[in-house]
Amino acid sequence: SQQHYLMTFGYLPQSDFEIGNLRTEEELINAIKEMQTFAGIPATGKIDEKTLKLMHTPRCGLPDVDKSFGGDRTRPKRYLLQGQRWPRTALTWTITNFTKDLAEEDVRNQLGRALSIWAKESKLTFTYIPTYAVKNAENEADIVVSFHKGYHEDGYPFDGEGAILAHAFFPGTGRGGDAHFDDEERWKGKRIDGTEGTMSLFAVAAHEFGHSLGLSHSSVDTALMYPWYRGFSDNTPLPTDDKYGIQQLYGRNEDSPDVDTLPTFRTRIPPSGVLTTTTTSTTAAPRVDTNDVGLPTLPPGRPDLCDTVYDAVAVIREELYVFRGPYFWRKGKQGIYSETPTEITRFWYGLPENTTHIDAIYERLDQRIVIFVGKQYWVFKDNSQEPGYPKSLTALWLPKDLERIDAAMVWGHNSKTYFFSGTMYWRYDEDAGHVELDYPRDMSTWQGIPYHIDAATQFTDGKTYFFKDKSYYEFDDLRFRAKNRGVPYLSAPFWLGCPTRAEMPKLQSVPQNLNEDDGDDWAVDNPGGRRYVAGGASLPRLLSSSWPHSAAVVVVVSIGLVTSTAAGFV
Ligand SMILES: [Ca+2]
Ligand SMILES: [Ca+2]
Ligand SMILES: [Zn+2]
Ligand SMILES: [Zn+2]
Repeated sequence: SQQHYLMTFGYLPQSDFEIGNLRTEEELINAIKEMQTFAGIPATGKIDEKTLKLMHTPRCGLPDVDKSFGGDRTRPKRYLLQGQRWPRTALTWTITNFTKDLAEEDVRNQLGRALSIWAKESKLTFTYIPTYAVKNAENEADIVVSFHKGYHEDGYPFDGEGAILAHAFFPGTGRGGDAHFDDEERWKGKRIDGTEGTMSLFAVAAHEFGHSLGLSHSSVDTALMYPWYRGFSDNTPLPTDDKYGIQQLYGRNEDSPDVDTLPTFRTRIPPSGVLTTTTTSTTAAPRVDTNDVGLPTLPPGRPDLCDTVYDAVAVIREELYVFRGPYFWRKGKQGIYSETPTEITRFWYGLPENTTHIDAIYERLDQRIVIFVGKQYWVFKDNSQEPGYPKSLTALWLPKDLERIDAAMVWGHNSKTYFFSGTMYWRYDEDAGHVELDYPRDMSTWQGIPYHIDAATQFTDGKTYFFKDKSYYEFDDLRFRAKNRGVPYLSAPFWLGCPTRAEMPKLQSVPQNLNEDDGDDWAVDNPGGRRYVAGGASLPRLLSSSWPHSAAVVVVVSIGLVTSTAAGFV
């Protein structure tokens, strides 16, 4: 059924089904919209023709999003380190169970070529261990390939010809890294029955091995890690999105040219449905050390995650982006991607190389991303600049003498775009392409929000936030004034998972030489119920953040709200 499909691929939570909850119409519509957005087809919220066609396209069995993530304390506490990547680059693989439909040497050959497209662009190497030499495959090879029909003892049954083609497990011991193929597909190649076959084993394997190496599904429809099958031929170079993904994890092959764009609108941390499986079947997780694969380190002088002013803040594809100087941090549903910030110009290709900072950024309702620097602005589709930019602020009908804007956001309360600068703000008409005529107005209209703000955004919790210095204000959209009587909160603990001042003494009492491979002894719960890890000399890190797991739904709902007295007034 449609609900089953949405659940299988992570768009509806499994738990509701298990405890027999009825789904609301709204929940279903939002799940459909989320899938349509991921697939890059119009987000109508209805099972229309395009959606039906998509749902009938054969695909990978792994979920696209992870709805089960949240405050679940029964989950192993190690998931942030577990399964992201192998702790080494020289990997081994073997095949334990061939399909009867293809010649064995053809299977080996197709799979070998699928691995080599990843090896070509990264530091990874793959050594084949012949099947006859393997006594206990799980202990002797990192990636174990096998063909199965229907149920095959891993909780992810296959389904006959078509629909689900294959699945793979993220890096780890035991089943980690293994790839399973549906033996009821008619795989192409040297078929014993002499027919053509319908599915490319090479193409599907290339995708599955992406999971074996630690990559999740990508919503970039040209990517190999896009979940729906579209074929992929040998002589096509690895798409940029996948190339960046693999190089982020393992560093690039010295022989391969540098990636020019860094388009990762993907969830980098694997869906936990499969991760949990590898976790429970193993006791010792691989120790992930950021230096063992020679990843580049950034020059000194980069901002301190827990002690900085923000230049701009935005929610893009439901993930949080925080900008400071030439860098930004990114936080997804499972937490912050890396405490080391990324260079802006290596992510949004087309900004001048010498960009020292940005002033403001927001995601338009059509998902284009708009970036402001000084008197100019750029528009991006994903990571690539749209032609015709930069343009001058005057193209938006902003005044000629305006030096910069402080912040930009789409206000969820009325889905209108707002620009803030100094003591003034404008409402922008996206359809007309200019600011509305009776603006600017005085910032004091936004009661309790100071002049000269640094940033503003509507977060995935549906609430509006303003930033100034190292603090933030939460805005009450209905009463139209700042909460907490206009007293700001410290930004770093709430937004980037840093400890609060009150929490620091407790964390400092944690022994410094904790053994991270020793179990849970390094997790610390503070009285506020938030959980930190502290290991060795690293910064204490928030594990279970305040990021709401149902956030995606909130955004869609609140954008739908158009009428209210406050909204009419601003
Ligand atoms: Ca199938
Ligand atoms: Ca700013
Ligand atoms: Zn997949
Ligand atoms: Zn399986």
